[in-house]
Amino acid sequence: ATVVHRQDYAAPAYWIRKVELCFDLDPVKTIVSSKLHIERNPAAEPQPLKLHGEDITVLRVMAAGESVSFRHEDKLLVIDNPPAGEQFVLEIRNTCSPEKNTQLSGLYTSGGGFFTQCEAEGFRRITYFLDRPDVMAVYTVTLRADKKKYPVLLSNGNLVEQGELDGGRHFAVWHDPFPKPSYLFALVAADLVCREQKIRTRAGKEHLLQVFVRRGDLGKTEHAMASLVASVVWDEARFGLPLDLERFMIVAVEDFNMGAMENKGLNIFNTKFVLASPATATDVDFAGIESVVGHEYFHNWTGNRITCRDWFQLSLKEGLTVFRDQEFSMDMAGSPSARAVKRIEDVRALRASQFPEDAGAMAHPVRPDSYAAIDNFYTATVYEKGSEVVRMMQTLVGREGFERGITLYFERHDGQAVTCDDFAQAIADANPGSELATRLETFKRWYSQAGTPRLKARGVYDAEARRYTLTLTQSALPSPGQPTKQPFVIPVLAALLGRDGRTLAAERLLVLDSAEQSFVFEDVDAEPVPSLLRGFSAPVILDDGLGDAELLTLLAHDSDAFNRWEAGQRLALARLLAAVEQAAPVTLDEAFVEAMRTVLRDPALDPAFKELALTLPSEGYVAEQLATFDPQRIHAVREHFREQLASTLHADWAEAFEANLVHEGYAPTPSQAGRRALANLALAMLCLHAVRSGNPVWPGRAYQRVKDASNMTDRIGALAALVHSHSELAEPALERFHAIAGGEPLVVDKWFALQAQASEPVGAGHGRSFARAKALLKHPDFSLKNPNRARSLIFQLCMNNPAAFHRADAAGYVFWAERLLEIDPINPQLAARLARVMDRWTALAEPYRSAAREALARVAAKPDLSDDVREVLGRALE
Ligand code: BAL
Ligand code: ZN
Repeated sequence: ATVVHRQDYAAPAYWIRKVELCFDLDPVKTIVSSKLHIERNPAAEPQPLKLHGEDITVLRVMAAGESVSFRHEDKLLVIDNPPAGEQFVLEIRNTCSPEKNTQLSGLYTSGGGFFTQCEAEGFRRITYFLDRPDVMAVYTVTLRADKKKYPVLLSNGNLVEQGELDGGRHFAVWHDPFPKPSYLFALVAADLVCREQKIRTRAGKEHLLQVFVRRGDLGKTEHAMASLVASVVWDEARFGLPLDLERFMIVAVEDFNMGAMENKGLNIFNTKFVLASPATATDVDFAGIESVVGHEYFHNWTGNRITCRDWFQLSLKEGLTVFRDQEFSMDMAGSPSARAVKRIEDVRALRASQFPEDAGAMAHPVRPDSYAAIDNFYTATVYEKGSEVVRMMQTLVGREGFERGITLYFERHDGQAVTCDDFAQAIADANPGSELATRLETFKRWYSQAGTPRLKARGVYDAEARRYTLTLTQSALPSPGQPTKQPFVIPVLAALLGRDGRTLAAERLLVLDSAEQSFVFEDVDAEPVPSLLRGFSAPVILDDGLGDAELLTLLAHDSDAFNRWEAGQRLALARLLAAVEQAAPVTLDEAFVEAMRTVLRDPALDPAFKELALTLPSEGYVAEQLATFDPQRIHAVREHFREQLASTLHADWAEAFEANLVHEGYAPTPSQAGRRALANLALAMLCLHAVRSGNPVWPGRAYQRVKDASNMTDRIGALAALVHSHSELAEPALERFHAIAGGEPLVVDKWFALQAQASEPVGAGHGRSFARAKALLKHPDFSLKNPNRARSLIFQLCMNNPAAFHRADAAGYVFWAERLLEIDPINPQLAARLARVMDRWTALAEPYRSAAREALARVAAKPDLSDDVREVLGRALE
């Protein structure tokens, strides 16, 4: 495959200003007629016109009304002699086969309808085009299809005409007044119904919001619509960005590679992020819908109105839009404590996916330098770390300064395709003299250098001078292609606490922009405990050298909820790491157990916070702390700790369970969700203890809850408690759950996912969870072709169940290799995601490391792999 380099960017030799598209939709053979209004770029050398095209068949090409000769070169259609003159019209007719398109990129069928996905390079699988984001055109689209099978015909923008055709067919014409890159094109033709709502923006204009779903799903669209309304209101209130279209549509589709897609005015969503009812969706699902609906809507400005010049700039829109959706969810959460919970969840997700990425074979900067398959770079680094980079900018210029920066960004670049540099420049220029503007070039290393920086902090207290001097040093490990790193700009929000918990120095912003710097705090009454990196003010790994006593102080008293949680996690992590080092089982010390008990009992703490604080760091996070890790050892240690917390806090868990039962009607609010989360954790601990001690009471209650729960959060929480504790009631409960699911796809996905994640027994019965997951491949409900289903079983096992996956007999790796080779010919994007399971194989202990290498090499030796998979395996084996 060809590797594309960021440095090679050149503006296109031709622009396409206007596109008229006409589709005669047919699953076997769809005919696409396009009329492209092309303009030469006077700044470019005269050269042939090269249009992208993939898996499509050309029927005819006409230029300026006459047929013109063309040739194929790789995946390009080349016109060596386009008409002379500055502008001309090119007419192309081609075919594509939507029902054969199992890649789900381009135009494809799902559940008997037609849907598209064009980002990043799907449009070229529909018709020949300059399929690059800096070519922006105004689209008019005509759809023609059988009326009975496809009563709803949608595309971007506004509906301008519709009517009947001969032979039971009908048509619709859509016009999108905003110039857009081809990746934002979309069409839908299907048998759908919709929920509608009108909304008035501040300017007094009325807009129509619609959520389209399959018949029977309409009752599950209320939350998506409410989230959309909230998104429109929020973007206008927080950033002054109004809805710019008469009509804004969301369409749900069952087969979809991503979560959702921000096509102009016609967002297409994975059903997972649209459909929800209390009976089918968990609190986490409800929150996910709010955040993804927000994310796609916010793209309308950050991504669509201003788009990316080239795909290396992907974080320009993704990092910024994740930042915006995180802020939206925080504002929606409301209370300071609910905001903090959201921040903790976001950081936990960053550490679970982005930190390992930054330390593994696929490590790349937020703005990558090269790619073979751009689809491989829709990563946690581009999205989540990209968001942290934007957040640091906001921290450096302040919230109001940041809003000024966004305003300037739109004044300068609305309607353009720009770069990450343009964004950072606008934020800095709107804030002259700010902490960002004065060191912008250094700050931008966050875009160009990969790897998670390490921040070391050591303080010295001078009692006589009442002065505390904090020295910060930073370092960064090499990453692929980047052996050495230059210092980053690291904003460190810091406060000082007394050992008794009182505040000795209020929060202030320290900005580290060199390898080492010292910061002085005057008038400090006593030797302080530093609370650093509050709210996780930078995506770094902090070593502050604090011991148990100091961490216990922070856990008990820090006014920053994030650091309070972090202190508890670090107490747990230190114990987990120490135990992993030892061969014999470790008994948890009383100080730690008491601290956990205090949190659990504290009436002033939110249940949601308690649930986060009482959940031990994940096995993956523990593994990340170690140069070489043994997944089985980590699992055994963590399970042993969980059992100890289950038994020593037994009475407290029982009390927490009862106290947090929600008796009022279901609402997916942070406050109810927090109570359910804590009750479910308590139930899991109670079942764990009960199964170990042979007491049937709690498993019995959990089983009852699987049967009778009034909502999915409680039902699946109870089921998980039985499955992970290996209760005898797990099997009947699973059967029951499957029966209650009644074939509802998103619920069946949960059923597969839970079994794929089932905790692998330590000792007797080891291997049972792996065997169960493997057997599920043959279940009649299983399919590799539906990405949600494939992810729920295969990805959950390989990515989220380390002890079941990493086996001494390598059976997990054989399973991985077989599935990868099965999926790749169907859907390379999905296969490449699965390939990434092995990102961190070099850090595995033996015998896993050798076995993983062998599996990787065996797959890499296959001749017909997709470019997507080949790129991931190539990097892993480098
Ligand atoms: N642009 C791809 C899907 C998303 O990030 O919204
Ligand atoms: Zn996005």
